[in-house]
Amino acid sequence: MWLLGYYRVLWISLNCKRMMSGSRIISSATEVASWDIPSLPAQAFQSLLGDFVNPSLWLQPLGELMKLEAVELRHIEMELVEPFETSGWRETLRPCIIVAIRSKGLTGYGECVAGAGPWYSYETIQTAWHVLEDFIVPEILGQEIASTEELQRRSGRVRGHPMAKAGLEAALWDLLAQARNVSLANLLGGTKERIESGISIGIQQDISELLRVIEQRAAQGYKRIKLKIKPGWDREVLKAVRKRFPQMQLMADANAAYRFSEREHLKQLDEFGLLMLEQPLDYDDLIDHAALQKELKTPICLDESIKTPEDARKALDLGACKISNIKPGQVGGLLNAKKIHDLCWERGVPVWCGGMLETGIGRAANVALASLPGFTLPNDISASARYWREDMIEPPFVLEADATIRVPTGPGLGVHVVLERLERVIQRRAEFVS
Ligand code: OSB
Ligand code: MG
Repeated sequence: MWLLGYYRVLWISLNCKRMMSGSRIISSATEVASWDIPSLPAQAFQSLLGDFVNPSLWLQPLGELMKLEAVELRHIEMELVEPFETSGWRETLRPCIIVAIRSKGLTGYGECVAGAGPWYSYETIQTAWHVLEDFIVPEILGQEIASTEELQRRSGRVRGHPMAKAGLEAALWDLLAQARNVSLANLLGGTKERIESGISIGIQQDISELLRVIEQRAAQGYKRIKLKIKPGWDREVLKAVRKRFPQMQLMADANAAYRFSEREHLKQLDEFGLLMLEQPLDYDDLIDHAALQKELKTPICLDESIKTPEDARKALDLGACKISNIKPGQVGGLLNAKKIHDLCWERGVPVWCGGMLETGIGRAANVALASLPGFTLPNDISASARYWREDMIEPPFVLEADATIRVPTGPGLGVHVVLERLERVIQRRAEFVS
């Protein structure tokens, strides 16, 4: 114990020195997770102090090796409370893979957000299952792992497949946080007690139906509304919505539905005072987005185009966006999500956490991520009831009166995973034991 206390004092003084030498700071948790002193960037004074006064961190055996004794995959399928339609696909049943990792009597849970088809990204439930089962799980099963950095290195030989990697990594984050008896938000370096909640509204049958849906969501307390748009469901729709809700924080997400040649049309959307326009152009494009941003008043936010921290850097270098949507699944996990957050923070670029219609398991991880200080815009993290009749977790996430969601404070995800509910919707299962 004393030794641990000494170790922590050493760590803190090292960081203070770095802070004084003028390095950039944000938060501490990733580094605490890895216990990799020489590579530590300097830490935010606030979060340093946060660690310092947090007795649970003092008492934890830091950097303890966790033997990954077993990994369980469950492909589940949940029915959305209402269908969700974008420019490219429509979902009524939402599949996902729930990953469970066991070590030392603890179980960590993560959600892999690959979809039924390769519409949002090339990954699907089947490709993610294949990559996890045949490549990533064999690489780590039975191994002693101390950090998510180490998991990232070990799965790094697999190119791409960020959603498969992120599902497993999320389970390890939960496990590590539980082992240290801290919340995932705390381990990540989160500083907020509540995160701002927004809602994403799919394409509807007609404008009057859309207005009705928005009315209903606004009455529930949502203050930031994201509308899905596509050619033929954009200008008239936004005009009608703006007329009815002149003060509403509104944004639009095209899910890559437009070509650069349609930029004159996109420029007409400037008149609606949108908070941002999300991913107007191709899913893998940065160049045309940079050119479009020069002509648009509305800030562009990239979603599909950013799959790695390097993509984020290139996007910012090129001026391809002024805002970033960060989805842990899309960028290969919470560690990369945090790296993108840190980069954007350094460059003064606001970020928010996107969603993939997660169950409560993935949502809990997103809520923890969104508690980092740079998440200054409302997130696509809505209450459980917006997605599911019955969520997989207890307690479900609820919208507070100020349009926020509370960040759980219990160990790990800080919510209870209700296994019976998982079992009711299970499609396929595999367990790998070392
Ligand atoms: O583009 O942000 C997107 C859902 C699935 C796939 C892609 C997207 C979305 C959403 C919903 O917009 C966000 C949510 O989970 O509430
Ligand atoms: Mg999007």
